[in-house]
Amino acid sequence: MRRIFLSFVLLLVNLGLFAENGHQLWLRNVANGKVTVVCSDKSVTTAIAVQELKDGWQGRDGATITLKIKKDKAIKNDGFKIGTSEIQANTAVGVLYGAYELLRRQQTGEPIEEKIFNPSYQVRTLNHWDNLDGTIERGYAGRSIFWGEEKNLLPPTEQEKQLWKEYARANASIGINGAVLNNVNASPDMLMPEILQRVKEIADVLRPYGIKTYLSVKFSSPSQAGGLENSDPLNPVVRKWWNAKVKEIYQLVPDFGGFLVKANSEGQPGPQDYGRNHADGANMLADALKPFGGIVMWRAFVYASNDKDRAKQAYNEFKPLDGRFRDNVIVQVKNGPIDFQPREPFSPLFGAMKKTSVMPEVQITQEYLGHSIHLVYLAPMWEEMLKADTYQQGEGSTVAKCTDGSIYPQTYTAVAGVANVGLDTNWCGHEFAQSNWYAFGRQAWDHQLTSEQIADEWIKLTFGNAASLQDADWKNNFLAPVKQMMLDSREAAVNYMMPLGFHHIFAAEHHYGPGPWWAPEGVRSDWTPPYYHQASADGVGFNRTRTGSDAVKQYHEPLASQLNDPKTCPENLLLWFHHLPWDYKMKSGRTLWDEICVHYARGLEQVGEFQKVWDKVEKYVDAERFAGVQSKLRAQRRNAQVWNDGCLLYFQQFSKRAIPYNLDRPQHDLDELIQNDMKRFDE
Ligand code: BDP
Repeated sequence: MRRIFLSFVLLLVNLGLFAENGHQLWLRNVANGKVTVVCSDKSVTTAIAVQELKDGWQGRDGATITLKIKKDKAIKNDGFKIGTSEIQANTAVGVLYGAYELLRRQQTGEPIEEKIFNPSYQVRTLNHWDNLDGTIERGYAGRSIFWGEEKNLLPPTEQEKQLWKEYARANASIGINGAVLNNVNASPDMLMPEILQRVKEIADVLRPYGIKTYLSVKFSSPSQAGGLENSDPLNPVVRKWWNAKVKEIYQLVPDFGGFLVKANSEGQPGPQDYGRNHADGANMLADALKPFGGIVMWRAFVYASNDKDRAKQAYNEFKPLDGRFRDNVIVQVKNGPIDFQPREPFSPLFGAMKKTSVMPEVQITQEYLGHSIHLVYLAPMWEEMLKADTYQQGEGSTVAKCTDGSIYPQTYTAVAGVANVGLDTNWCGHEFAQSNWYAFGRQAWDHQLTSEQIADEWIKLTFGNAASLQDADWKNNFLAPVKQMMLDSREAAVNYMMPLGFHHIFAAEHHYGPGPWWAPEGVRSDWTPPYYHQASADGVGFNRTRTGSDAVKQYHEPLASQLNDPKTCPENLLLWFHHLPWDYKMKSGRTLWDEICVHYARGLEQVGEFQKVWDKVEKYVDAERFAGVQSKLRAQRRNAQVWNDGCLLYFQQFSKRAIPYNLDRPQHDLDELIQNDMKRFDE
């Protein structure tokens, strides 16, 4: 009966007759057979694994599977081994991951043979930029699932706990094992006993799914929340305060993960306020956490207003401190040297810190990639970073290898993604933004997975069912074109936003639309786009070569020399490293100006193509998700037009050249765009 009912529901869903709101993410598998699960371990975590297997089993009907916690040297950390009738792991959470992997393979049609799966990084965290008042910095999917002014002091409701459980399950299903619950721009109130009580409640819900809880802390908490005279990391009274605070936290959350710290960055307090350095600050917290097994993730996202090239600053400040950090400190480095732009070179700190643990940080929330309006699949961007060669220890020293412990000894290895989760019913605002949460988890688990593999899995899990896998029509006319659209979407965004190495030419504050003109008097120059594009009558681009800021020097040879020469610098990073005349000859034979125009036009055209792809797949998608994506693509197309028009008309004032005759003309006036640049232009 149950199976008939479920098939009926599936039929309705497929016919678009049943409301589908996206809340189920990629976890839609419904058992189509019976399985007997044998498990001698009685932990809550393995109990979840048993239930998941029963509820989602799509293997042979009547099969038996054994879950075993048994040490095996070849299985690392919370890795696992899958066999045809067995899942083995060192830990209960390893067993749970094995169950999710097996179910995923059943559902996506991947082969199931005896194989060990080990994680690339030990710590795989989401960083929530959630504030205690329930707002989310750079959040585009509603308010915080954890916090809200009035809620914070009350015991969590059953509904809240249910949501946290669903959140934990989604994370566990892709191997994420840590959550930093609050904004890096942290409030000192975070450490108040009442708030810590809620942290405990959240941690209790996340724990069975193998997720450790972490907190962002404000460096000045001892003075601001503790009433001390200062927060100097070398002051014994301050150290004592942190030691006591850490103890208090561990009494509530015995498996607490540790702290994330943004210090001396964008106005946040830090050790430098007391003439100390980043290592002094990080080590103080590391010492407090050490007895409990906690870690410090200390961010390298720093820049002062007086330096001539912001791209060089993190390296300049951190490289001299290499080897000065405790072994439970991990320096958390954004993928690029500036700030989560649509395309950046990798941060030169990767591989350069040889005696310090370093972890990559990426941004899942699309602050600089169209918020929850644009369809932009980010896995290709992260793959580009992870597989980039730093040459630090010879060829093949990729960012992935420089951070996963295989080249440098690291006590801890980790990776972080700034979360895109909020209270929106579908969690992420855009159906396809879910794929970025999914992709982050999958790459954090296995940094060698390709964007293509991950997109393939995600589409099957999110839009497919057992029948789809057997259906050639579904594969050819839904899976293939939608996957291609996802794979192209990041480059499309680069094209219509900032091609050829342009960066940070966003409208101020909201960072959604273009604002290459934005430079009001009195604003620090490295917050204004003209600082980054340097457009003038003689050309465009930031000279970071040896004749300019010499940022290239922070890269290892032969990369430094390659980047230094416009002829060998990859064209997709050209204006990041070079200031070139408008008539500079590109590889295509076009002038730089024409090439810029062609890229913007191409981006626009690509979004138009995505609209067509999506229109054609209507019959394969439920009505609600179909319409949601369709209308967002329309907004994306209109916004891409704004980008095209704003950037071309603005730069044309300097290039004094015509837009190539075969390209479409801008539809907006520059004045109109400038006057409205604080609006998001997404209606
Ligand atoms: C920038 C964001 C800002 C964050 C900052 C950070 O605009 O909201 O606080 O990054 O990462 O991109 O600390």
